[in-house]
Amino acid sequence: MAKQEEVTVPIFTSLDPVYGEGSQLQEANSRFDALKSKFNQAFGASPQLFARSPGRVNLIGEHIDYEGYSVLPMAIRQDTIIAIRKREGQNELRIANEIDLKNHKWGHYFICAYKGFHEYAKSKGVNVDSPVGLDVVVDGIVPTGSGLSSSAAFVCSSTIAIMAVFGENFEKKELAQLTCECEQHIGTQSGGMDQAISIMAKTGFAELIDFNPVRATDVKLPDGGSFVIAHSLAESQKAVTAATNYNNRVVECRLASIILGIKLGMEPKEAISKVKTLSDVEGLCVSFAGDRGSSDPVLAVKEYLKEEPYTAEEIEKIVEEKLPSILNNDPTSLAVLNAATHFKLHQRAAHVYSEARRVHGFKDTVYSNLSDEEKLKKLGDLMNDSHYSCSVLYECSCPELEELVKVSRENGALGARLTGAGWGGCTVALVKESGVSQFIAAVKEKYYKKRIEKGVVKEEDMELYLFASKPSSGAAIFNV
Ligand code: NG1
Ligand code: MG
Repeated sequence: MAKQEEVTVPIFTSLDPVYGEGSQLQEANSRFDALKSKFNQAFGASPQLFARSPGRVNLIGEHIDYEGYSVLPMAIRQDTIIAIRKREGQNELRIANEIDLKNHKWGHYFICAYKGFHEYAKSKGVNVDSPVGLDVVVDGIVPTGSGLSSSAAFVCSSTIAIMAVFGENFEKKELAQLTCECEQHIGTQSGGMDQAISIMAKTGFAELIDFNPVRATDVKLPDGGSFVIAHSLAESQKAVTAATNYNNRVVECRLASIILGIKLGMEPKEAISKVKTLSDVEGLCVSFAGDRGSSDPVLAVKEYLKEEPYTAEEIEKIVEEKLPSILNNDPTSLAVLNAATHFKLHQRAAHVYSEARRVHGFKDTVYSNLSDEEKLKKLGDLMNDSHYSCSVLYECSCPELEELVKVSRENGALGARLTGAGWGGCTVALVKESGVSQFIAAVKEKYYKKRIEKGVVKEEDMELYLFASKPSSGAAIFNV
């Protein structure tokens, strides 16, 4: 009989269902112990419960979640753990880590999580309005600024800790939606991949994540392959560069989709009000291409979006409206408009549509009749194509990521690509399991050695920056 799907976040009374056995469990035991004693020291009491949520590595499907397309990440073992207790009749939030609640980004993220939970709980008729105080201690081991979603690990574990301490347990899909909205309060117009995988992941599986509504489908990766994550050591400062990088691309995709909508027969006003993402116009692209015997929206992009960058004036002429008003005068979009001189609509749309196809190619390969060896080779090729598209069409790579991808491929990776938002952070390489230690040694020698010598990274920290990763499990609550 098929295993009953877990609908809500599992509650465990011991650590081993999540951390397995051996060294991982040992490490988890000492982290939980340390967290407990820190909590006791700070608040003179024990935590009521713990919540954990992991970081993730995206295997394929980059910068398409916010365009409504499916992505294919897996959770990594590195996670954030929160110890929490509720104090009735008070209303102060105390976080015992050295976090300045007003200025530090983590403090801000926790407050966003609280707000997100509170609003959602209220909308479901839960009584959350009597004053409560919360005591909290955090322990996170997902490297920050690395494209491994330390932020989602933090937001999700916080939200779940708060929910659990209020005695609630919402469905995972509701939590994925709610935590995605929490992170958007921070000022990136992000999609929901990171939160969805952090909450919904299962040990041993990558997940195909669909959006609207959020849904996860298990993807069992072929035997004999292993994913190696490597940090380029270039930090992506997404909060600082949002207007020129991440949010810029979101705006470019929006403008591209509206123009496509118009070129494919919509009235400008209709396109502005109805078309939010490139996936919204895919149907129109398909019927256009249908006459020519193909259903590839990339063809519509070729036909209708010029390769030269657009100026704001050119777009306004097609759309018959001013850009700020098209974008509803939303402050983060206005910041993008202020910083941009031109818009590469053709390239961004071509990336999104082709990347969306590669995600399905990846999943189809996994489920094909090919041998494991042939599957791995094909998955590697798809990862390489994805990187090329990110680098050339989406321009979200950087010199360090390019070097690291090249070193990876020259030293035996079947495929290698940047992962996460890019502009720094990590790469992910698909490597034959039997060659993992050799691969790691070679990358260390060719990429990291000179950086260790220059003092960019410490030799003893290397295992934080270069490691093989297995698909690990999603969010959990612990009563231990
Ligand atoms: P990272 O790499 O964690 O900043 C971001 C977005 C994702 C997705 C990827 C690109 C956030 C919280 N996450 O991830 O939703 O769009 O970039 O594929 O902004
Ligand atoms: Mg993030």
